[in-house]
This record gives sequence, structure tokens and C-alpha cells, in this order.
Amino acid sequence: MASSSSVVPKLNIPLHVKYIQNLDKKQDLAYHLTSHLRLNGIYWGLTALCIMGQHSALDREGVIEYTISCWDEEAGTFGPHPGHDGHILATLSAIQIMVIEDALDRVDIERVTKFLHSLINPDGAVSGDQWGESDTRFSYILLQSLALLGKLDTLSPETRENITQNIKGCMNFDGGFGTTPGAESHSGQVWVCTAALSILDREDLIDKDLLGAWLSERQLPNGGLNGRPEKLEDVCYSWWCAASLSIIGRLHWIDRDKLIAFILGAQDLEDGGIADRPGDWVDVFHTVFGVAGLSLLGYPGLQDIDPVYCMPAGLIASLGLRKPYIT
Ligand code: GRG
Ligand code: ZN
Repeated sequence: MASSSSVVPKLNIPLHVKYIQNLDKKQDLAYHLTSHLRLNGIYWGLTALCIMGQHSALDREGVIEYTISCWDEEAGTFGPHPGHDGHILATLSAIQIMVIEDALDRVDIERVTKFLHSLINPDGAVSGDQWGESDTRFSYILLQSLALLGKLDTLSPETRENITQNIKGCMNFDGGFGTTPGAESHSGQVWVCTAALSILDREDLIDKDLLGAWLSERQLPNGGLNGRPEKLEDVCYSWWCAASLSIIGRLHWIDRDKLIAFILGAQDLEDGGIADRPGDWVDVFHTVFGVAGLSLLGYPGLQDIDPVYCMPAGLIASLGLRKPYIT
């Protein structure tokens, strides 16, 4: 469990690396109940390791083999676990893992691209699978997936414009974004929409001062950020909010040192991992977004993370996808 001491500890990298390496050793009920998130979990763990400079702490071949075993032949894409149906979220995680492991040549890129295109609705909204409802999360996932596959140019100008206008239609009076047109602003949705507009080279559609003000109001007196007004602070918003602020060039609008102290206070300094807030149980989701937040904030000794892709910045640069305005 994360400590709740008032002294700010340092980031304990060796302990967090060990925590991630041991994640699949404890196959308890919680492990089996989260099989629908297994491929996401591998991406989260691998990304946290990359940020901490320990990419090879997980067995490369094991990671690749597991990812390939999640292929859903009928759907022509990846599911989250062997035997599960293909889904856009698992598809992105699989692509991210294969990019990090430099193994994209083992993916049927044409079939995955076809699957992704099949989820675009005529109005530019994007669904998660052949049955599912649309959500701006899926618009972002589609765009990041196509970008990493080098297939953004398979979107016709008309489709690209429809997707852009659909995201713009989810913008609210407060400068934030929701899941669908008219839905309440939420920091997670703000990140997917600002990052999606960045991939589309349409950052001009964002009201940066208005959104920057809304995002910086998410910081609470204890240094942590919440996801929307009147809600509790949570380490994962160190990513959703800070990455959005970074994309719109307003990261300096929050108190960096107080946020760093909040994230560091949520570490479990006995067994490793980071929790949603000091005193709670750790998980790999809050571990990756905690270290990713620290990296964005310039915490020493960490590799740079790209705020648009939530992937190692060097890798995004090597694919020619790094935005020049991001420092
Ligand atoms: C490549 C990192 C990456 C992600 C892929 C799935 C996705 C794209 C993005 C998710 C964005 C999102 C909606 C994040 C928010 C997740 C979250 C903590 C939701 C909690 O919402 P509530 O309403 O919690 O339960 P609050 O804090 O508002 O009480
Ligand atoms: Zn959280």
C-alpha cells in the first residue's frame, strides 16, 4: 500500500521495475478478472519501464508471442486476451507493444488497417468494435493506431474532415471535451481530443487559453489533479491533464513541484508501484501514468515521454511523428 508520510520520497525506480516484472506472477482473482485489459496492462508496464530506462526488464520474445496470441482471425485484429473478440483498444495496445519491441513486421498491417476503417461512421464518429457505441476515445485510438502503422494517409480528405468535425462537435463552453456531442467535459476525454486534433494537425480548433484555465483549475491544494470539478485528486490525472496542458503549451500553468510531490507520495515504498493517491493500493495503470507525469514534469533521471502518443519520445521522433512545438 502507498505510504502516507509527509516527507517527500524520491522515485524508487528499482522497486517499481520489480513490481512490474512480478505482475504476472500473482495469478489471483484480480488477475483473472482483468483479462479484458491484459494487453493494455502489458503496454502500461512496458511504457513505464521505458520511461524508467529499463525497457529490457520484460522478456521481449515472451511479450511478442503473447501479443500475437491475442490475434482474432475472424475480426482481423487483436483482442485483449487469447480467445477474446477483437477490439480497437486492444488493437492500439498491440500496435504500441510491437512498435516498442520493434516487431511490427509480425503484424498483418493491411488487415488491421481494414478493421480500423470499418469502425468509422458516416458522421466521423468512431466505434470500438462492430457492435459498439462511438466515443472520442475511439477516434483518438484510431488515429494513433493509423499513425504508428504509417497508414494515416489511407484516410480520405473527406473522412479526415468528418473525424475532425466530430471531435470539434464534442467541445464544450468551458473549452473541454466529452465522450460525444453535449457530454460533460472530463480530463481523460480532453486528452484524447487534444491529442487527436494534434495528430490531425488541427490544434488550431482548440481554445487554448480557455482549456488551459479549465485544466489548471483541476489542481487541488494537495498538489494532485482531479478529472472534473468537485471530484477527488488522482495520480492518473497527472497524465490526462498534464499531457493535455503540454500539447497546448500551457504546462507551466500548474504548480509543477506540488504535483511531483503528490505523485511521489503515492508510491508503495515496500513492494513498488504507484496508487491513485497516497495511502491506497497500487496498480500498473496508476504506476505508468505516475511515472509518465513525472517525466513530462521534468523529474530527473527519466526518459522523455511524448504527450500526444504516451509513448517514448525518441521512438515517436524516429517514426517522424514528433510535433516540433513539443519540447
Ligand atoms: C494510449 C494512454 C493511451 C490510452 C488510449 C482509452 C484511452 C486511449 C484513453 C482513456 C481516456 C480517459 C477517458 C481517461 C479517464 C479514465 C478515468 C480515470 C475515468 C474515471 O472516471 P470517473 O468518472 O472518475 O469514474 P472521476 O475521477 O471523474 O470521479
Ligand atoms: Zn485514476
